[in-house]
Amino acid sequence: MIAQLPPTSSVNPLDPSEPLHPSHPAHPSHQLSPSPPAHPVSHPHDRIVDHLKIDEAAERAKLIKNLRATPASIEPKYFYDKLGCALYAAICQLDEYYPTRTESAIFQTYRNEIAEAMGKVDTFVDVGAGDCCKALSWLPLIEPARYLAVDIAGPSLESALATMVPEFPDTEMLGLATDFSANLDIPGELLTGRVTLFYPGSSIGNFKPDAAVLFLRQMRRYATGGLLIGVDAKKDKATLDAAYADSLGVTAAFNLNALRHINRVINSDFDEKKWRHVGQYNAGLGRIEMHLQSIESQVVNIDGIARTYHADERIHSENSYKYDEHEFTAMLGEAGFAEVQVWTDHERAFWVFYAA
Ligand code: AVI
Repeated sequence: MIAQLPPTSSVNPLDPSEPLHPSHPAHPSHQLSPSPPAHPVSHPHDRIVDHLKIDEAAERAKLIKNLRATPASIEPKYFYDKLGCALYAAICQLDEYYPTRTESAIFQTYRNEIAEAMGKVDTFVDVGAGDCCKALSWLPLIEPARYLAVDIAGPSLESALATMVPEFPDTEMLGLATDFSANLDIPGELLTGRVTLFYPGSSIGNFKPDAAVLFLRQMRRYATGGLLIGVDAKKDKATLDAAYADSLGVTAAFNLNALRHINRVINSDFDEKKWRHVGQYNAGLGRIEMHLQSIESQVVNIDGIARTYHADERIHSENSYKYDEHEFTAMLGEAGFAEVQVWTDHERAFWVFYAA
């Protein structure tokens, strides 16, 4: 079933609720030491279960290896230091970056219908919750017994949940700090009754298709209710290119800022002034590719070893896959979701799927 926004519906006001930390953020300040197994919590100070097990040395070694390789690459998680999170929030407000406001408009228009499709929700799991804003508009309608916000950034979860607790006295508010991009591992004690997962923002597009199916399968394991997920649609190259190379240069700053972040994570001396942002749609692969392109031939010290980047050489920093409705429906099927409903806007620019 496809529902579309009526052609008359104008684009909704910009949604300030994009999570600060999408699927791959990892600021060093969020990298906490391994913790003991999770346990159910009731005391407000124990609201966050810490499941972060980040091997910082291994992460650094991987980053160095990828930067020295040809072709060079970085993982998108290096976008999301404090400034990168702010830049991402700014991207979500750009005229050219349509996904956030389009998803928000679909949610607003079809909220009751989507809630009806979801049925009873005992635990609402917000995957990549960030500041939890996107879930806020769902909670009064679905009234779950428990809201579980999952994100790598424990401190953001803590402050977001603390604000939400008085607003939703009948919902137990819990947070799980974990790097779910590697593996979604939710302790059973944190889930009660019928479980519905929420993964908005088209963050699934930042996984390669095979990895996306694996991640959907991981979510399927927990979704005794279903999965509500936002997915960006394939569309004309001009619209996509503009969304990832905006005229104000915010996306360029977001991409280049990763180099500054990397300099703090490892011993390197990238100079962002010697790089330029590239963000363009590769129609053959159905994905936006972001790269950092060397403006001139240059030598960069990467952990004590000189790496020459020749003029125009690129560091691949992100993929953002776009899917047709049937492609993503097939992926949901592969992941074990048998029943799929979809809502879209009148331009079919973005999909909201509910899969069970
Ligand atoms: C987080 N993610 C869904 C964004 C996207 O559109 O792929 C990240 C982004 N990169 C550049 N602009 C936005």
